[in-house]
Amino acid sequence: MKDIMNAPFLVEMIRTVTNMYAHGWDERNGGNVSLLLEADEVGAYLDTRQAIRTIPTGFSAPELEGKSFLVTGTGKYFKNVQYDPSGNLGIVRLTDGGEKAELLWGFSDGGQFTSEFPAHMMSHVARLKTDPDNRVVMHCHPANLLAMTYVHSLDEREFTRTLWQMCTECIVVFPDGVNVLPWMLCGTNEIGMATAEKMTTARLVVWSQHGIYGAGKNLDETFGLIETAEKAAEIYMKIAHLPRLHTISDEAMHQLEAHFGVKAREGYLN
Ligand code: 2HA
Ligand code: ZN
Repeated sequence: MKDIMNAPFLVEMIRTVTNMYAHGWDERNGGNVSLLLEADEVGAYLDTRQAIRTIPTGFSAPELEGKSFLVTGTGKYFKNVQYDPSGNLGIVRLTDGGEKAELLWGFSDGGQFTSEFPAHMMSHVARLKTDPDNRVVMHCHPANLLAMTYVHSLDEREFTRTLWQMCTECIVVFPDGVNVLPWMLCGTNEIGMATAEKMTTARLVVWSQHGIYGAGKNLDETFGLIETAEKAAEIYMKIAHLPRLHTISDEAMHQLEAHFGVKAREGYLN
């Protein structure tokens, strides 16, 4: 059995959450990340016949039966993950139609997965239907995206168009745009189902006055997706109160579509 501390998926997770903390996206215990693991990836590092303990999930997700996830722990601080990976992270395998999670590694102080586990698992189900290569769901609290939800319309087309107008590459990085949920109580199955529903049409879902969810094929790509949207929101918050003399026109957006071979969300460009 290989040493799990050298597993690329674990090393990459530690680096990613450390970087998220460094970006100021994850104050205190803010944020959570889940990464879908392949069965043989897990089997190379862990004896998967034996569960350490079984944790009820409080929801059902038959689509994820037997699937394993590396996930951040509830109440844990991203800044501490690099110093104590097995205390702050865990690997769980879903059983009983997703109603139970078998702990295979981690949460060594008796802890469990993030309070946003329903939103993560339901989002994985939704994204896998659209993109079978999706592996990551990431949640954090980037200041400028959050700030935008206080002063900008929450209409998804308007919110997306504003972000696309803030940096040339935005439409290339997230041509599917950004979906937006109104303020809702976090940590519940309800916000989980609402997030998953929004994830069917976009890889970014804003939780108004709270944060953002991103989904992608790997940790790097998902981090980059949120990073790009947050950069755009930062520029918006720098200029929103100033007279706007210039912008990226819809005509320019169409040029970007053609040049980079992307298709903007239907109906979002004039
Ligand atoms: O506590 O970010 O949404 C972690 C969170 C909850
Ligand atoms: Zn949060």
